[in-house]
Amino acid sequence: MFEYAPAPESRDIVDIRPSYGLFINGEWVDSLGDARDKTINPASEEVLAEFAHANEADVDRAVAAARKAYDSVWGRLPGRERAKYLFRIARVVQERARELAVLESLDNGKPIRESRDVDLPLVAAHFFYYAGWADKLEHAGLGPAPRPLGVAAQVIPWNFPLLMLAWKIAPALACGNTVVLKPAETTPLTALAFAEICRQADLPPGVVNIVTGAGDTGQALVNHPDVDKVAFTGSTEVGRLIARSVAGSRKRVTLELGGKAANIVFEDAALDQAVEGVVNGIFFNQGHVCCAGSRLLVQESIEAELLAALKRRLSTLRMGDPLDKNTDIGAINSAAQLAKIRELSEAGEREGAERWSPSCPIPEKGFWFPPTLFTGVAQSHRIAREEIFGPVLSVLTFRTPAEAVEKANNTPYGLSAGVWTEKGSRILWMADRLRAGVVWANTFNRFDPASPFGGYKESGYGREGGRHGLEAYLDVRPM
Ligand code: TAP
Repeated sequence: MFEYAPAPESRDIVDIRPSYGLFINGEWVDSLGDARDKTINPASEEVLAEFAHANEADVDRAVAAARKAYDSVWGRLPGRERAKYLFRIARVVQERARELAVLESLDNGKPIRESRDVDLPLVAAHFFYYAGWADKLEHAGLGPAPRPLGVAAQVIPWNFPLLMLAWKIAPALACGNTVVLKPAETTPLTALAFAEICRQADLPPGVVNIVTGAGDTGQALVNHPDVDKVAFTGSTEVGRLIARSVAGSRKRVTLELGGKAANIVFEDAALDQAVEGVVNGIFFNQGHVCCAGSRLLVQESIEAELLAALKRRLSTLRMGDPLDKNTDIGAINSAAQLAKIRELSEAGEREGAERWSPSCPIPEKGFWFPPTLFTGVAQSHRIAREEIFGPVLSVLTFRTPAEAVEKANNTPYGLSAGVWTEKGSRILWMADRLRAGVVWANTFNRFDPASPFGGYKESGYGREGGRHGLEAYLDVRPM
């Protein structure tokens, strides 16, 4: 049974300004245009703040500031000096972790337990990790004299706002690039707080610039002629547009796009552990995760047992106020995303799959979707093929390992997969055949700054994280 918990007082620890400008050249400036956007709390629909909607002229100013900072300071600074700034940023993030976690949960809708225990520690870890590389780039195995690329245009989505920022900014700065970053329209607040952190860390002006706005702002940024590198995380659809628009230019591009991961449970798996992994795989962050295990492939012989255990476990999850520490499932990030999840779920029913959710009171205000299972799913169903990006699990079955591989790979995506079995040899056999950038064994959604992450096929190209993540921000030609 779900309970909706009332909002506690923790939002008092954040200081949200009513209105934000753009962060360009180390200063808060007004947009040159008049357009403004609002960001709301998806759990209550209350307006949190208003912010500038940057236009082409604003983007131009931001890129010019990044270029100047690159040419005059950052691109020339020894790696050990850059490292000091990154270590400082990491420490400030740690010091302000509580406040940033609350801000993230307010703006995004994710449970505070996740923003506090997953997002924020990983944000700090990314800055610490790449700070460590800044003075060792020639030992990264990328050639004797790697050089930065210049100005990086970075566009990120709303599902892990500050963590995606860290994935982009930490390696870019460690390698000596300067940055103009555009956060998603529905979650700008932690990126704007990060601008303040750059000031606290005394980062030279122009090294990091934050331009808020919507898709047109992102487009102006990636199309800007003075950008050397484009790093994008978001939908495959927008990724395609970006790839087309930079084709033939000198810009280097990395794209982290969508996914439709299979979580594959064999009959010999430790069942309780697998149930936890499947729940974490799809319901973590309301399923707003590019590598979410949105397809459960279960071996036919244990289907009934696994489903019964899964339903029992789902009935214990609490959906409600993201700021309540007991909440497991928070709010859906936006009305548009909720509409998309509803539409695909209705298509699942229409196409003949059976829908199940635990009984669950839905708060009147805000955007909510209960954890949902679909059984009797065929590979041709839209819920088995399309990314839902919500708390919806499609259950399919298989008999043999070969069939599991075939079904798991039967998707245009190739970001991640999970394998649950006690047999080590089977893990290796499966990992060798699954067309996925990450294969987790007896775990899921586990991240580490030292591990490269990225996709095959329509999930994008390039890797973020680890030593491989440096390559995206370096020119590796010998001098
Ligand atoms: P998108 O609609 O693609 O938006 C991503 C970012 O691109 C946002 O900042 C968006 O701005 C901006 N944007 C929109 N149109 C643009 C254009 N024409 N040119 C340049 N930028 C543009 O995705 P989303 O809805 O935010 O995020 C969900 C998707 O991201 C899912 O498909 C998910 O799988 C994928 N994702 C992938 C990963 C990895 S690591 N592979 C991680 C997280 C998310 P506005 O939001 O302001 O419109």
